[in-house]
Amino acid sequence: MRTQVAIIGAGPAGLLLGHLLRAEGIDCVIVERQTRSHVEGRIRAGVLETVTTDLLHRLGIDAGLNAEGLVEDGFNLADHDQLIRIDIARLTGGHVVVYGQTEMTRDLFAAAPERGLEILFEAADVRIHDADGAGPFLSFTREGAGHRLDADFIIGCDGFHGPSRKAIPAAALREYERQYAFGWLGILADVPPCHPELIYANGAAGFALASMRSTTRSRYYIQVPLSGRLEDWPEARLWDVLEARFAPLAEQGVVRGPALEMSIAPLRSYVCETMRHGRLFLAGDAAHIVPPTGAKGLNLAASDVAYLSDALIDHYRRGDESGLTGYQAKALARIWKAERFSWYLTKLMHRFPEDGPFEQRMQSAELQYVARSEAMQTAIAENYIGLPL
Ligand code: RFL
Ligand code: PHB
Repeated sequence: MRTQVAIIGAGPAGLLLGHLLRAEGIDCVIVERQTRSHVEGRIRAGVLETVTTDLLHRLGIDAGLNAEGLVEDGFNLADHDQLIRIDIARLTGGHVVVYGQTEMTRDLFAAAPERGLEILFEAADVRIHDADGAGPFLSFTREGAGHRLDADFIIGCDGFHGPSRKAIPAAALREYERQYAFGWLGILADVPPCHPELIYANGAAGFALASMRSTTRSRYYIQVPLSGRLEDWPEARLWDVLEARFAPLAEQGVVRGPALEMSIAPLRSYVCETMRHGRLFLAGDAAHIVPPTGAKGLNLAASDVAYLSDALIDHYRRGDESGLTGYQAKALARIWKAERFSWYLTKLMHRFPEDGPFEQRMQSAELQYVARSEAMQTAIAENYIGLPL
């Protein structure tokens, strides 16, 4: 098999990139390790920046987004029982849209056949060959047979644990990492949200987030130690914590319902600055991870592939290589700012095991400053809606 652009991974980065290239008549094939239903079943991000919704509108894959997306003009931070509203519409003129990664992925899959975007699911043992040579190719096994896919370029959209980054020689990798000693325990349930806008809360028991997917579906998270296990959290125990935390803050009460999904995700900050190695490019979680505080992960994946698709289109249309040469520097400029914001909001809102009463006072003092300072609120709002491309 031969194609122009071989993409590894059918997450948001790979799917968006595939559609952006197909819209310009560029051939590409996506090779995905999992089944379609597995990818569609993953519950992850929920807040889309305009950078991301613009791509969906540009592609015309926006019927679901237009019908079900909730435009959010503000969100809230909470210092113990005090709600601090960040009026993003007034402070920036912008907004974010609540629309799940799950729903977005479903829409991108559904539009693939009619747009000639080929996705090869259940491809095992995907390997990258000759990434820094003139003839790169992928090998993989599928339905019991070995395959070879030759391409002009290979794009690693295979998430943090995929093979792409590992194909870059260690000596060429420039990596930066910060791990956190806690994770987020999430629950999804078909119950109305407790508040019309998101609440990121810092309190005596640590961090909690009240989010949503629609006016009838809620998503909540609480901070748990890394050693925390799902078995420790019968649903009733989690609802007790959420009710105690959000009852004093929310407009409506916390409504309980059976969990559609519960999972624990560790928090990590990570950047691999080496986003290009010869004809191999990395995009999305393959190159960087942010803690979910601030909802930047999916939106960074979207901006990476916006840059990369423009660069590949310039290469094929006009023989212009400047976009490909400049991709890494352009993407990293936005990535590091999102890393900073996610790290800042994580530091501001969580209990760190190494911190004591002094650091808790520092968090409260900063939140009280945010509550009074329009300059601070504007800085937070600007970052929350997403810095421009
Ligand atoms: P993804 O979504 O991880 O997709 C990568 C795809 O590559 C496939 N793959 C392979 N395919 C072929 N061969 C291999 N060897 C492969 N190895 C992996 C995988 O099956 C998968 O389909 O990366 P992408 O496209 O870069 O998108 C990034 C976003 O998914 C990610 O940034 C966000 O979901 C991060 N994230 C969140 N971000 C937010 O903005 N808000 C959130 O609330 C939020 N919650 C989360 C999250 C990430 C989580 N992870 C990674 C565990 C919650 C979780 C649990
Ligand atoms: C979510 O709804 O899953 C969500 C929202 C905001 C975040 C992280 C996750 O910062």
